[in-house]
Amino acid sequence: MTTLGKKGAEQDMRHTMEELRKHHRLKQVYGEVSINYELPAVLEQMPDRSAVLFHNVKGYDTPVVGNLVDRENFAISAGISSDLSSTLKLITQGVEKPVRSKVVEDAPCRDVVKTDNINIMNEIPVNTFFEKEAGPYISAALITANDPETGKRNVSINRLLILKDDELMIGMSPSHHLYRLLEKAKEKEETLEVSISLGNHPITLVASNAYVTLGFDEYDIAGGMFGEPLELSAGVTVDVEAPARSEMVIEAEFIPGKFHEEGLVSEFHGMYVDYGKSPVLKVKGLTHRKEPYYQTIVPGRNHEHFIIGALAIESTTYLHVREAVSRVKHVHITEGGMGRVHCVISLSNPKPGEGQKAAFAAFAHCNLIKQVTIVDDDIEVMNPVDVEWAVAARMKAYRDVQVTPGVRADRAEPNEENGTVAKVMIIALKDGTHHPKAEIPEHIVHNVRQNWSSYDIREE
Ligand SMILES: Cc1cc2nc3c(=O)[nH]c(=O)nc-3n(C[C@H](O)[C@H](O)[C@H](O)COP(=O)(O)O)c2cc1C
Ligand SMILES: [Mn+2]
Repeated sequence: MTTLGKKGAEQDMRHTMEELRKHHRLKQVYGEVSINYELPAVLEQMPDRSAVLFHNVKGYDTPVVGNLVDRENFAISAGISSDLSSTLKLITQGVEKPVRSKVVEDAPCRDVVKTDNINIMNEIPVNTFFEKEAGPYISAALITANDPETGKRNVSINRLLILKDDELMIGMSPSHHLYRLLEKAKEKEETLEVSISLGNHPITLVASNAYVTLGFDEYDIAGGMFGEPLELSAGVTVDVEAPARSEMVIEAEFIPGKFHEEGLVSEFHGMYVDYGKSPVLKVKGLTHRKEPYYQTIVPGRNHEHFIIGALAIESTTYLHVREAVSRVKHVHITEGGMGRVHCVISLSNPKPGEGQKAAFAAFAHCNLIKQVTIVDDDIEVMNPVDVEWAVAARMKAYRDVQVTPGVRADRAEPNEENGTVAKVMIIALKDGTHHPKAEIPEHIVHNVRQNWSSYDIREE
């Protein structure tokens, strides 16, 4: 064990909040709000995508942070510029050059430790979000568990429905690793312990959503992005670590054979779904920093839910597409496509058929992706108007739209039928038959950009 690193403080959510404040990207709400519907409604109505700090949460002393992650906020928190090249570079670096995390002593998340008579709703201002949902959900939790066979760590974000003082239902897709770990534990007739970490740096949140193979420790991806090991703390009542600088950690274990019928829950697509029964966790411990913040994410059709997934998925998709087509420039998972299902890929001087190959690679990598649009590298993939221009200018529909029905789908896919969905690729590439693009000479445009202030531009 080592002691806390100096630079480690940069792994704090608090550090990000301070950075955002300096960049005028943190709104502070001093009026009273209720945890039930009202706080989420304020977050949803916030006119820009600043992070929001609620100081006055009815019935609680703990301040609540929301809207922490969007593309701009992520870039500020990571100290990079917010263009797609920079975020792709940072996140792919995390996946390609992971850095092993380290367990430290004196972890701030263990400043206060409780192991008896824990009542989650008394301690934490957990929000109730949507009209038809069953109750309050913890929505920004990093769930850490160790593989009962290999001992390797796994991290994901999962929703937690508060059932009783110390019982939580956990929602998890059967295709995700955590579900597989639970199955393995069942086979060995063991229970599975978890740490539930609340209040994390955007880098750690995004790393947890990377599409990597079972056994790839997502905290090492965070380390690769931080450029230093993510600091972890040992558990108090469970043998599972949690980020040392989280604001709070709930320690829990699965209750063998216990399931709860969830009812309706809002998925990332913004519609209610009924996934039936899900496993139940028993809380064993609760630890937190001194004067902790609670982090919430409005789940469902909300930019923060979209973007945490989209940043992670577009980066691993980029790596996979690059294996198939080296001329890939950018991969973007769009917000209109729920931050999950629509993908735009730009290629530099592709050879015939490389557009299709890139689309197949994206479909193969991530089940969620069902529409891929392929454009040339003169198109800004993050600009929906530019992408639509490419489709309007360069796509010949009889030739360039290919539909493949009956492909295995993610269970959250809104048009899923029998576990399958149709995938569509739209090839919007130049083919030599198009009219040449009309452009102002490049060096002039460059000079104009450089000398912008010299034009003495005024409002009147
Ligand atoms: C805000 C947010 C909430 C999420 N909630 C859930 C959830 O309730 N259940 C689930 O299976 N995945 C959920 N996810 C997606 C997983 O965290 C993600 O797919 C992760 O990469 C799965 O990792 P794993 O395969 O290592 O378990 C959520 C993602 C975000 C960003
Ligand atoms: Mn995993």
